[in-house]
Amino acid sequence: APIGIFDSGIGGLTVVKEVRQILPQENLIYFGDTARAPYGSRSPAQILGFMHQILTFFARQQVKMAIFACNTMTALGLEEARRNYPFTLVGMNTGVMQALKVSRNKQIGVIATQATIASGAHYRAFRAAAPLAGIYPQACPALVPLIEQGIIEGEQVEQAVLAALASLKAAGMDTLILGCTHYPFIERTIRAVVGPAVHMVDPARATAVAAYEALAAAGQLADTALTGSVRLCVSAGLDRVRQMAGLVMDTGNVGFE
Ligand code: DGN
Repeated sequence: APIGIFDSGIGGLTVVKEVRQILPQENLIYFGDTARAPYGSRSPAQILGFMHQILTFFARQQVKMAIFACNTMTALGLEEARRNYPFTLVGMNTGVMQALKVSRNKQIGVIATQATIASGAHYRAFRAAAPLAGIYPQACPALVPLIEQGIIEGEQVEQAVLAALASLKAAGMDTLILGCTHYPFIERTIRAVVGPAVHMVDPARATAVAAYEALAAAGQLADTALTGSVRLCVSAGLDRVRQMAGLVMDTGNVGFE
């Protein structure tokens, strides 16, 4: 049975890349809701509705697991989804543990969508794990729309990143969590803005590892002698998605629809 991976748009491709590395034997179906992205500034009720539509699609594909390649839907809908679907669900890792491990001064920034920041998910995880850490959550509503349009470099992105990170830089953070799966697409610009000394945490890898562990625990890993297939499905803009996918992974044997 395949594994479903989903996001509001193309951001989750950065998670697909990690899952392919850790689980190369698995068949993957990606769904990116590019027709309705970005979700970040929509209401929680709307986002939950979209999530149920996507998970219903995966249920029809008889997936054994669905991976939320979206922090926004993880924060808002993972618990509700767990009560409603028969397959294993893996949410985006918050990156909090990894951030605490690499940070020296425990001043940690989090950038994410408005909905993710408003959910308080990162804030609560930090308070539970390290009550004394200084944490700086920052919603960045301008970033996902740019990335969805394929604008991942240049003046506009730089200005948006600078504006988003000004207060975090001023706070003296030494670690920054990329709390939205779109952001690795603009990692170079973020790096240029924060400087070489700040640790950047991309939770995609930890998420892929969690998927591996859940499959192993359930005895559901595909035979490692197999080579998995990848199907990328989007609700709009297939050509642009093909191009963007090429930036983060080898698309030689990837099917698009
Ligand atoms: N990629 C999504 C996330 O990780 O939160 C955000 C997408 C969006 O629509 N804002």
